[in-house]
Amino acid sequence: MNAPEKLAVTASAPSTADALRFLTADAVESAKSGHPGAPMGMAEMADALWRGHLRHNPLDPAWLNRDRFVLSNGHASMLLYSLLHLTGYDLPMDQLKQFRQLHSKTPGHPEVGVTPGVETTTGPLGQGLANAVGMALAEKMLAASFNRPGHQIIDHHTYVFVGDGCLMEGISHEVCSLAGTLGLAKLICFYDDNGISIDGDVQAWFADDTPQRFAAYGWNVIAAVDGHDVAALDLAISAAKRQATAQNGRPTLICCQTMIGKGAPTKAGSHEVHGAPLGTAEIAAMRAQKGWHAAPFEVPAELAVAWDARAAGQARQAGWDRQFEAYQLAHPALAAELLRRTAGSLPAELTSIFLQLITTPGELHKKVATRKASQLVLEHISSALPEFFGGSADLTGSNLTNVKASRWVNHDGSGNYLSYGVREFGMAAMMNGMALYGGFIPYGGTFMTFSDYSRNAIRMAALMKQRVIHVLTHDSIGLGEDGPTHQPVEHAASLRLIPNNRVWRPCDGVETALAWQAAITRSDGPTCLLLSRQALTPFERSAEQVRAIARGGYILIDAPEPQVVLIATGSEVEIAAITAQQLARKGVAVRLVSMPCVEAFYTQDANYRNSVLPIGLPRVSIEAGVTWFWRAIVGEQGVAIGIDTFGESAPADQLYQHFTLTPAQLTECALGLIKE
Ligand SMILES: Cc1ncc(C[n+]2csc(CCOP(=O)(O)OP(=O)(O)O)c2C)c(N)n1
Repeated sequence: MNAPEKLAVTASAPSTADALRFLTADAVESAKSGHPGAPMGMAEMADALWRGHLRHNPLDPAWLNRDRFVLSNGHASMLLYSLLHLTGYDLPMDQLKQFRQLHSKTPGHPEVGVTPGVETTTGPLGQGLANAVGMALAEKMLAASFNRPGHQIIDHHTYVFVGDGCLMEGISHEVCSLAGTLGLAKLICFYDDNGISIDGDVQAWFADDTPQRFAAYGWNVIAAVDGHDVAALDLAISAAKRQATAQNGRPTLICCQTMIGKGAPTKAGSHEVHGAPLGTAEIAAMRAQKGWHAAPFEVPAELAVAWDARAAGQARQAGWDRQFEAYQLAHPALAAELLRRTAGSLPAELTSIFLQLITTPGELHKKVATRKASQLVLEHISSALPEFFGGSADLTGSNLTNVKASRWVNHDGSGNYLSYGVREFGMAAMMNGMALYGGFIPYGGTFMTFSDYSRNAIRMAALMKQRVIHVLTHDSIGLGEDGPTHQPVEHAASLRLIPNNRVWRPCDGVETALAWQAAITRSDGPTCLLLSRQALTPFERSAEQVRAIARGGYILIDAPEPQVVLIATGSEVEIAAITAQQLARKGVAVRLVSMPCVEAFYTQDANYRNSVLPIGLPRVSIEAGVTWFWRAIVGEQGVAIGIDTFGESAPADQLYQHFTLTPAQLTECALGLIKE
């Protein structure tokens, strides 16, 4: 927001930073789309960091102790691709020529898992910054758990580039406030303060005093650095790094005053350069002005050499490998555990721990709320899962996400539980950062209705295939008197719409345990656990039925030659079970299918699905939420019972009557279908 005076555009010899500029300009031009402005404006920032400070090894992007680099302003993707290519990652020039094309390794915005060296998927502004805060927290905590005197095995920085957009987004407040409070001293954030966003000069909509804002969060702020002066940037980074060893070290914000599109002779400094190709004439003029004689997508040999970081990276990692060998000798068990955790593999005994929980009589098998059942599960399994990292957005006592062994995260990096404060979105995006970092399985709680606040981060976890677990309690009108603001109605359906997200809505303690097991053993995406506030009646099950829960939907109550199938989830399974019993007494043969996870059910083969939901048998579904989602499952002939309005404020029992989520209603619908 602190727009600098327009910097003079002067002719100069091509610099290493110019290599980033020309690769960006050429790639955007060739794609006929993209964002040249930010990469060109941040070229010196990237040069100072990547050539001067970043400890990485392009030949091993997965090196455990690498510095993490996050480009939160993901639209500047060509900056990152240029850096990865030039420093020697497996990203050949051909890929830069394929910028933004189908199946290339250079998609429009950086995507983790697609491009070697990309640490997180960015594009939704502000979230990369939140991921970086999560990564810096993960580094601090992993170091505290595994480092030993003389063995600093985990010891690196997390760097993040942000623009005005990231800092305007509310999530930046959530996570930067928390980063300051937690004293994440190895987090170094570069603010690309170019004074421009898409609509133009940001002074009209973003006039905050950013240095003061971050100082108020408890950050170390280095203000007014010339973002085109590599030497000044280098000094600032060195000063920021000293925080890591300072007493009460703080995260650092380096405010870099830059010009968007710097280098473009007529367009630099204008919002026109934000998101459109420069045009051939402008690029030609830039080539002439810079004395850049290389053809498009060619880098002068001396600049290519200056960028190549492979040998240095290999040597750096080899040094660390020797350190790690010494650590392995001195602390073999710790070293093995560190490798297990960061590989994401689970303790071998976890399966038997779950089995024991499910088969041993206890409170889990009594009438308890599923949020309480969830806590019982956590209590039982947490000690076997040191990678478990819990938390809640200020609702611990309601979400029941804590256990007796939960310890608040401390300034020294110890602990296993974070009160994120009232920051649902920040929590979800930080958890993504922790999962991406590795060594942790983060889970965090809030009321289900506030999952809307977290939603884009849940979507990003699904897109990035990250194991993050959302504990969403108070999952329906069953929460009662807090009323419609707090009663989720469309949320279950809406969360199920996110591809690669798994939504479990268990009906009792045993289903809750198996939902947790599914969430933990799932290594390629997030899970939302929808849990009740109110106590739910437990069900008797055969061993076969217990095994079938993991399939997402199974027959809970059956009759020979059923005439109708009732399908229910969570708290409504009990209503359906009462209905089934009443109908049975009237001589009507009813099947009840409990479907705690619709997505898991629909990954089963057709034989299994048809055996549970036979084709042609009338279906009635009941869930305390919107009905349209279920209409696809019950079909044209079926009936979906639910709530298609907002809830009401009243005791839960009255609300179930008011919204006719009752055995009487279910009976009427079922009999109606049988008669047809
Ligand atoms: C959450 C979100 N909202 C909107 C956008 C669309 N968008 C992409 S870049 C941008 C402007 C960002 O401004 P700034 O960070 O200053 O980038 P610069 O103009 O310097 O490239 C917007 C609104 C987005 N990517 N993410």
